[in-house]
Amino acid sequence: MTSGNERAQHWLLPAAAGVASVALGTGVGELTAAMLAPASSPFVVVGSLLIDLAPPWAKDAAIALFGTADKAALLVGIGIVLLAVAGAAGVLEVPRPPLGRLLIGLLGVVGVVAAATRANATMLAFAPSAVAAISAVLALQFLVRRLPVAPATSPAPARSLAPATSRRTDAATRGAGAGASPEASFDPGSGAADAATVSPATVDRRRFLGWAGGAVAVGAVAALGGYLLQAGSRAVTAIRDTITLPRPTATAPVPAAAELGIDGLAPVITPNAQFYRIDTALAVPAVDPSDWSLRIHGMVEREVTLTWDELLALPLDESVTTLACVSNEVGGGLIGNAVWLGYPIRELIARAAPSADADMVLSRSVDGFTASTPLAVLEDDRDAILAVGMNGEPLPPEHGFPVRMVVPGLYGYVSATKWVVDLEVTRFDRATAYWTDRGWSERGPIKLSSRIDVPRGGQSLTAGPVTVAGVAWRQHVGIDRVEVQVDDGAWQPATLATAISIDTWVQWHYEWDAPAGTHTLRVRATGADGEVQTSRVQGVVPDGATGLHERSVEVR
Ligand SMILES: Nc1nc2c(c(=O)[nH]1)N[C@H]1C(S)=C(S)[C@@H](COP(=O)(O)O)O[C@H]1N2
Ligand SMILES: [Mo]
Repeated sequence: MTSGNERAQHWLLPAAAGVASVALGTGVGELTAAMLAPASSPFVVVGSLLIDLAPPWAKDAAIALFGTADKAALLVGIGIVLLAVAGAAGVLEVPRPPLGRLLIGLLGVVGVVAAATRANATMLAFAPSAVAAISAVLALQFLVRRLPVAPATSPAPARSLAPATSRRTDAATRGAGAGASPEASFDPGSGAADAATVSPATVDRRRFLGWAGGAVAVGAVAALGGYLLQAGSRAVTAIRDTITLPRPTATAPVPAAAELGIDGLAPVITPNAQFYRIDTALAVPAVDPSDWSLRIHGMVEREVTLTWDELLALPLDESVTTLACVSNEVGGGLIGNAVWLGYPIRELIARAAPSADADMVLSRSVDGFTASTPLAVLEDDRDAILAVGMNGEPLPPEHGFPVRMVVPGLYGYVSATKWVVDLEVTRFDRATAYWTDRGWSERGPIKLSSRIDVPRGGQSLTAGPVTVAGVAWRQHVGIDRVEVQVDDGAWQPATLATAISIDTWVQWHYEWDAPAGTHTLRVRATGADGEVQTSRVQGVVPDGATGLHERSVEVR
């Protein structure tokens, strides 16, 4: 009809292609996040990046404008910008391929960078944004190919259609008459169309809108799927938020002198959000405490079951224990120290009365993971506990909510079962566990080790006094001495912070008068039993890495 409508069609349909593609990508991204990296939903990470980047006045303005709805307003704002960029990508893609796809790719890069820079980023943090961008790019390519060819300026030759399509033509005609159908408003020909005939451009356009609508629908279904997948964990998070843990009958004070407070040095107590996470769970198991129970059975005189309420009614103690993963490389970060609240496993085992020839406890989590722990370690006087609290909170879901095991002195894979629901008293020659079935050692005592945290590797320093600092650990034995070696010089004693206990790591520092040049710093620890950390390099398989941690630094 009018040239205005035709001009509108030149960008409206391409813009619709862009919006539909991004809608599909966003939905698929949310589903990917729900499956692989719940903390890395593209919306959430971009929002969180913007919060980090926002100058203080912008934050104040947002809070003044939207109050406690400021976060929702931010997400809506991101959505609006996303739609605008998506529309622009569609409009650009038609005359200048692949500019539109590149623009969407750029959105993906923003998402990946935002995800990778979050404090709680996991190895798969990049995946939701990357998958979202790739699917949107593919969808755009697909939809642009199906855009109707630009209609001729003169009325297109009318074409008679099969009866099956005349129903849609009626609808379009009615819509145009009512002026209510968005489809009709894109449609310069519908007002003139005879009830029985329709132009090929109109058919192409409807077919295109069908594909575009399909893309939006796929996005919506994917997003809904992601939402439903996480419904369980949202419900459990809500329950967790209402829990107040009982006060400990015995507290574990952390001496002030345990924390050196050196910039860049790992804090002596690892905050929950920074605590390493290792498990085989693709989605964090959602366990409602009121459904939780622990069964102790196997080679015992009597089976014991324990519910959440029964566990919380027992006297719970605080203890500080450093957990470490067998996959931690020398100098690596798969280690953390927390204040745990829990009940001694020893007491529960005693209630069950194990038979004299049992030597192992196979713990099992709700998702089927198993760990084999020597029975003797669970029966001696160390703080091997069923933990319900971590650093003053109920266990975070990803750290085993509602109940996990914590055993001082053993790597996590043979002791620290999260979401634990079953303890089977058995024997090492009768049963094996998840990782021991996969080539890891049957026994996993944590090896004596030490790490340099500051200065950072490659950091450039000025000649003069430089603080070298780090942590050292030998759980359930304790650390007697830490020494630092510069290049091939003599080993120099470092100063130890106060140890919280033999079950925790200890901070150390060494004041170095650094001469100019490139230097290698090396650390070694000595256990309270006199064992000196070996320089023999061994990889993490099958029972933990050995060797000395080194840092190369440039002094000017
Ligand atoms: N259910 C379950 N518990 C588990 C694991 C697991 O894969 N599933 N991994 C273990 C390993 S290998 C380690 S190192 C610790 C890590 O505990 P964290 O994630 O709380 O740091 O959990 C242990 N408990
Ligand atoms: Mo581990």
